[in-house]
Amino acid sequence: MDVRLIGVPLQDGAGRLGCEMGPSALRVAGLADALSSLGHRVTDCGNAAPRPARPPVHPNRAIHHLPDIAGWVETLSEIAFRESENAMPVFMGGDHALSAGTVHGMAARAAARGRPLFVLWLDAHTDFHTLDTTESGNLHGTPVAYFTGQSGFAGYFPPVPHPLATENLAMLGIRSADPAERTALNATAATIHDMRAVDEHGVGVLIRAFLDRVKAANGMLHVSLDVDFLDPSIAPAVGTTVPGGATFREAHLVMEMLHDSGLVSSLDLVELNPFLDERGKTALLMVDLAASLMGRTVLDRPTRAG
Ligand code: Z70
Ligand code: MN
Ligand code: MN
Ligand code: MN
Repeated sequence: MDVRLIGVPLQDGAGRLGCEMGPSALRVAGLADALSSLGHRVTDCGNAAPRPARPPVHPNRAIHHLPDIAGWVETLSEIAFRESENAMPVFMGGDHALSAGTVHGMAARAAARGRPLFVLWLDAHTDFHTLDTTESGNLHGTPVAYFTGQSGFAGYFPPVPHPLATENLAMLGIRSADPAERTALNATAATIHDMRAVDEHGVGVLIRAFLDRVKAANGMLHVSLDVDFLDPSIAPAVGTTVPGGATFREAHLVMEMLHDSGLVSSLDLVELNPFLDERGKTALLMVDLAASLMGRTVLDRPTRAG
């Protein structure tokens, strides 16, 4: 497969600095080599840069960096559309606000192919705030509301001609949702598997049911992997650690099943904050997970000294 790596040094959507270094850390951790050793043709396209945008000032004064994020959304949508024509784009974040753009662009790609888009959101958080409901003002808490076409973004972010149907959205690993997000999500058809569901059923059962639906619909699948999907004990390099996350084994199983499905058309690796890492262990784990999603099995995973 042709794989395009796109660096997204975006940190303005998160509440603390450091995600800007995410693309560099993923490169240093060997993402390109890990994927090319599996037989893929990998091109590192370098880092994207946002286009300047000047949306009006929003009445919610809590919001941080609205013009910067709006510029990123527009650029990233174009890049996702372009790089997915004949290849699989892999976005090296950067905070989760970037997915507002990548999913927007993949929705245009799916529409151009006449196929439905599905999104698998692997995260501790639902990121379903609108510009009106966010209290932290950190826009990495808003991408899912945006790309599913919830109201309140018009005039601030680019228009959404192809909103993701919420019945095509599945979230896994959820263990933190603000009240406004919960209320809004409960009114949608999205599939929300919180950690209780993971504990009760196991990730394998949950993911298989979703993949069966994607396959039956001849869908394209975008996967968005937030570092905080993982338990902080194995993935400390994230600004918003939430206890009780996915284990090493659960996360790898998800990736292996995604690979076996052959359905994944694009991937976000987001929220890695290298400033908070311990000797690169989170960056290395994210690379391992990406490699599992791209076909590495336990028989060819290299042994790594602690
Ligand atoms: C909270 C907020 C969030 C990611 C934290 C947290 C949002 N709901 N998203 N980390 N990826 O501030 O809106
Ligand atoms: Mn700031
Ligand atoms: Mn997130
Ligand atoms: Mn999160």
